[in-house]
Amino acid sequence: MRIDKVELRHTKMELLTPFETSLGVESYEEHIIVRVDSDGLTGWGECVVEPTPAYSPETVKTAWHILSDFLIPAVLNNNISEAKDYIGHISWIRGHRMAKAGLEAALWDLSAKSKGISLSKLLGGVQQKIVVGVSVGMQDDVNSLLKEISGFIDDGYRRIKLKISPGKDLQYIKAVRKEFPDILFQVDANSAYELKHIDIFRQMEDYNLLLIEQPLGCEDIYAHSRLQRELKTPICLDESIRSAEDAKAAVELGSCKNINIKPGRVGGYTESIAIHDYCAAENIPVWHGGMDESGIGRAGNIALASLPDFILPADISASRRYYRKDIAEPLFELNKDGTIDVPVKPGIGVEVDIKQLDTVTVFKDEFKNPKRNL
Ligand code: OSB
Ligand code: MG
Repeated sequence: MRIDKVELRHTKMELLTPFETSLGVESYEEHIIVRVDSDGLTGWGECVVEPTPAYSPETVKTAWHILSDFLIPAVLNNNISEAKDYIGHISWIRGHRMAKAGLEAALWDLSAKSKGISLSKLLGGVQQKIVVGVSVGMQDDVNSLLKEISGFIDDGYRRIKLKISPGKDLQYIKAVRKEFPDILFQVDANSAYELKHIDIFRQMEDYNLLLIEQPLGCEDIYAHSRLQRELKTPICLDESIRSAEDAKAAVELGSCKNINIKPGRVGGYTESIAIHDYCAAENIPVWHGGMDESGIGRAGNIALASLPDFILPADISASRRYYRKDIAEPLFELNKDGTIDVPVKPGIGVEVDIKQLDTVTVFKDEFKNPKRNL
């Protein structure tokens, strides 16, 4: 597979409703859409960086730099016959996992298309539909939160994840559990707490939470092991797990009982599969997280989430939960049983709406293979 051309687009898409977490409020998602062309086929990937280094140390600008100066040249100057070959050429580059994952995703899509099979199949997926949930931002008061959640339950979601931070936790958790006694319910702190808040977590044990996601430091594994020892409710790590090595450290130290896998955070599908396989062998259920992707990234997430150890409901909601108009078709719809179908067409299985992509593109650039006559 000789890559003829790589195109990067900085996109900006308005969220249907602002999304508030302990890290701040977001009204727009700015990501980088990666397009690779080879012998008449096109692969697409989404690099899930954000404009600010709040969730991850990477930003749109750092990813653009690493992609254009290091990752894309590695792809244009080498023969990449499988998406897997890419890793060998870029493993010398430290960090910058979201940048790496965005280009890797486009190469996997291309690989699957060149074989005429779905990305799910190429990655080793076995599930035809995946159980999903919805991630709900913090609201100004309990009543607005209950109203918002009740709308999602009416839509068919069977699992609710609520963002929390100190001062916006127990009161909200208690109200949600009272109103919806049977719903699968979990919380995500995005690292807003410290071990000194342990009493708050002890009180959370009364509300039958499926899990508590990333309560402590964003790079911490040790303090989480101390907290998990004191709690029955499973801790799930998101930010702290950047690689299969991190997953092993966390599992062996007892820092968590399950793991949120996001390909962007860990450097791509190859590393995600390594974490998945390790967790499957250790009986640690994993679930697929989300970064408010467009239909391009969402399609890739769904393909990955079809692997067998993705047991807990995913942060992969229907397209219309996020954007008024998406950049890929068909839209992902929620089935009545709270699932989303895994695409079966070749590659990511959705078509990119180039006109709409142009509308949301802030800036684009392309990189041609000097050895190919285009
Ligand atoms: O912590 O899981 C998170 C979105 C952006 C950054 C971090 C997170 C999230 C979400 C949204 O929770 C999940 C989704 O895409 O639905
Ligand atoms: Mg999270």
